[in-house]
Amino acid sequence: MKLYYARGACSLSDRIALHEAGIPFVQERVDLASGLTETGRNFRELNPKGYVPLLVLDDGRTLTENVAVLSLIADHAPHLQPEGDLGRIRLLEALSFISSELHVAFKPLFRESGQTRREAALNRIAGLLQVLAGQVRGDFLLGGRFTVADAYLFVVLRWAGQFGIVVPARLTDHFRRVEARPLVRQSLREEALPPAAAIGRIGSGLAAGALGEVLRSASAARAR
Ligand SMILES: N[C@@H](CCC(=O)N[C@@H](CS)C(=O)NCC(=O)O)C(=O)O
Repeated sequence: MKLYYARGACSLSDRIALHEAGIPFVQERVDLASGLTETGRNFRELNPKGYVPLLVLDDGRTLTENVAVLSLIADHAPHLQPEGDLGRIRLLEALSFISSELHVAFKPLFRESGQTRREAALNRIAGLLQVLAGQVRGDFLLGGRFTVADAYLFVVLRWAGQFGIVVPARLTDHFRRVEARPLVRQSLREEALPPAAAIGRIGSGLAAGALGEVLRSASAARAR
C-alpha cells in the first residue's frame, strides 16, 4: 500500500493504524500549499479531492476519506476493532463522530476565518470533546482495546493542544496512553513531529511544530 500524507494532518492516524496493523506501506508526502507531492506530482491528478489521506492499494485502486481508510485498515487487523457483537458498528459510530463532527469543527481554525467564527469553532470543539470524554468506555475510547478510532482521536487531540483548547482530563489521559505506544512514537518520529511530552501541554497549546505547517499549507491551498 502507499499512503499519501501531510505532516501532522489526519493522515497521521492512518500511518499509526497501518503500523499497528502490521501492514507494510510506502509513503509520499504532499505539500498541501503547492498541491505537489514530494516527487513533484500534481496531487490532484492522484486525488481530485485535493486532500489527504489518499491510500493506494497494492492493486492500484485508490481510497480516500479517513473513515473509509481507517475502516479498511481495521478490516485487515481485527485486533484494531472493538470487541463485542456491536464492535464494528461502534467503531463506525466513533469514526463518524470524530470525522463529521470533531474534525470538521476545526476547519474554521485551519482557514483564514474571522474572530467570531474562530471563537465559535473553539467553543464547539470544547463541547464535542466533553461529549466524547463522557463516552470513553475504558482505557481507550471503545473499551480496553486500542482501535483505529483511538489513532484518529489522538491526532485531533494534538490539534486541540495546538489551539490551546482545554481538553477534559479523561481525554488527556487517553492522549498520553496512546502516545506512549511505541508505534505511535515511531509514527511521530517519521513525520518529525515533536514528542507529545510537548503535549503534556494539552490545553496550553503547542505554539510551534508540524500542525502550524498543516495550517499554513491548508490556508495557502484555499487562497489559490
Ligand atoms: N473528508 C476528508 C477530509 C480530509 C481533510 O480534511 N484533510 C486535510 C488534512 S487533515 C487536508 O488535506 N486539507 C487540505 C485541503 O483540504 O486543501 C476525510 O475525512 O478524509
